[in-house]
Amino acid sequence: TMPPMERVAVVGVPMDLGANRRGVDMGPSALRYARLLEQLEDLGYTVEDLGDVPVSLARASRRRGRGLAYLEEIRAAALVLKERLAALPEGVFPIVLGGDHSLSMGSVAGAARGRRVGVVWVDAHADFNTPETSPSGNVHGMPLAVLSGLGHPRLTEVFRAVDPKDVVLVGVRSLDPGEKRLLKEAGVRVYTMHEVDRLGVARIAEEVLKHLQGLPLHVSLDADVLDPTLAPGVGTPVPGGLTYREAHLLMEILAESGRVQSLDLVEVNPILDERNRTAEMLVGLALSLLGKRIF
Ligand code: B3U
Ligand code: MN
Ligand code: MN
Repeated sequence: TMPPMERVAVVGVPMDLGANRRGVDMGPSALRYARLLEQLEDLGYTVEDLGDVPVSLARASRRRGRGLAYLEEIRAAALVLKERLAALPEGVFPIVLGGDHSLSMGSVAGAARGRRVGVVWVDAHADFNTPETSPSGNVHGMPLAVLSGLGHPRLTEVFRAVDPKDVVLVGVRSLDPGEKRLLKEAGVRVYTMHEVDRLGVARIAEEVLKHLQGLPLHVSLDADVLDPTLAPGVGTPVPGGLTYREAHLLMEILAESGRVQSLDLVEVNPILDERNRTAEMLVGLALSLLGKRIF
């Protein structure tokens, strides 16, 4: 089954302000170079490239200060993204190309358009830190908390968009102590790699769909959820990630629900990559999520 949409809009966010390492700002180019748009057209979609959202070049010109790095610059870029997605006609499926994961504050809030949505956050990390719990001060470790209403008021005032009980994490294997506590308090459902090993991805995907029953779904796919041997082009690799087969099966089962309506592909770092294979992995997964099948 295909998602209930035939039109796809691609938007890039060439931003690395939220990340610890430079280079994810080149992710949108790498994902386009991996032929995302052409392959979506081959699948039968009408695809429009909306180009890139403007991102401040602050990082090139000055060192980050103490505390929350580049808060205002990130807020500004994510806000433009939010407005662009919210302005899309109903029935257009947005794919947002990152860029570091802080952009997802804007993509989820924009795709939701003020309505209730379920979020499937597929990531080695939970990105559920607040300025108080973050060990790094990097905003890409905070977007899911902000979307759930926790974090810096400059961010929550414009990006709060989901009930944390409508959020599911898959593939987690690196959590900070404070963030772990926040996840439990907020009631986020967390499938770590322990559950992936015990239950398998098929069972997890079915449970996710049941938990988020009836809701339109946003999938936020962080390249670092994949095992670093498959996806070396990421800023914070964590051993023991999803295999090629697990990741595709997850996308295929979510696609079969027909309820996925928006997608982020984030944290691809071409500088750290090998021959663009991390971008190619994410493009392949996007195609599976949009209905590509072997037979
Ligand atoms: N949890 C850590 C590390 C991290 C989060 N997201 C990424 N890395 N990519 C932090 O900095 O908040
Ligand atoms: Mn992330
Ligand atoms: Mn991550």
